[in-house]
Amino acid sequence: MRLYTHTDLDGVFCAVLLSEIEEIDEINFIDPATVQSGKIPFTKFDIIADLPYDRRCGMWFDHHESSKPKPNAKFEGAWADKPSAARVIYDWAENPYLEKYASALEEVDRIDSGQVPLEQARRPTGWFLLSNTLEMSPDKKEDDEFRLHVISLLRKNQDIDAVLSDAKVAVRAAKVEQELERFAQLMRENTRMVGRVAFSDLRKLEGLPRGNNYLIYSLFPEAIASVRLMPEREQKGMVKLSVGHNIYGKKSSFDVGAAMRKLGGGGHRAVGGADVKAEEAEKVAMKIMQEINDWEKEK
Ligand SMILES: [Mn+2]
Repeated sequence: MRLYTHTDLDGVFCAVLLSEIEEIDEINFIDPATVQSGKIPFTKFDIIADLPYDRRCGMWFDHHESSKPKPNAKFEGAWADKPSAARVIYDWAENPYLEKYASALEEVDRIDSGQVPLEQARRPTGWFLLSNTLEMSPDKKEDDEFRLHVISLLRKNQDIDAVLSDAKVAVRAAKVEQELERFAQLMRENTRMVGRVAFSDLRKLEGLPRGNNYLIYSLFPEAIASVRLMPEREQKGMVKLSVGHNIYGKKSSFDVGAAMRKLGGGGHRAVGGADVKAEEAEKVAMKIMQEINDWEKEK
């Protein structure tokens, strides 16, 4: 069978588990949009994991709410409301060969469902550090080779310290730390508080080194939420707006997903985003921050 899986830690871990229980002779790493484009000629010899469904495939495993199948939908594999797609596979397989992955899987669950401790956001270690090494080269082929390397390491050894001390992993891990340092500096320089919301206006930046969405709350712990305007990208004239609750602070009940859908975007209650016209970006950002501040005041 050929496997199509996501590029992140959950996708990689799906590949680890499936390699134990199925005959996998090729692994491809893709993102959800590539599945949805319909351009991949899936066949019944293909397994799709941690990605949207394509009816041509032979087997499918996922956990994303957005691809939840109809109650009577017929397909091989499993969809379940679980913290990771790897967990869906593990529970579906009920295979004693997978038991050695039980504690690693708990880490994958935490990371894929966004439960990253604040100190990890600033100084990643262990599994979160590994997850950060998986998507960092401008050359996708290089990332793909690295992901295959990590899969073979994890199949041999589930001890994260051993995996991180592998030479290839260690090089990337050091780079993650460097880039995060620069990312933190840029976020600090380009963020100001608007009421109780941390507003990062990154439109003028050439680009952004790799970082994570949690780090802002270690820099601005008083923020109840964050709003970010990303550097202008390929899509000319549009700017990406991202909004999130400070998951480490006081729980906010403001529905980010609903607000983003009004702008043509999407998301969940706690986090979401939309592409907005560049000339309106600041106005839209200000309006959403006003809404969040007002919402919290009224309660
Ligand atoms: Mn996932």
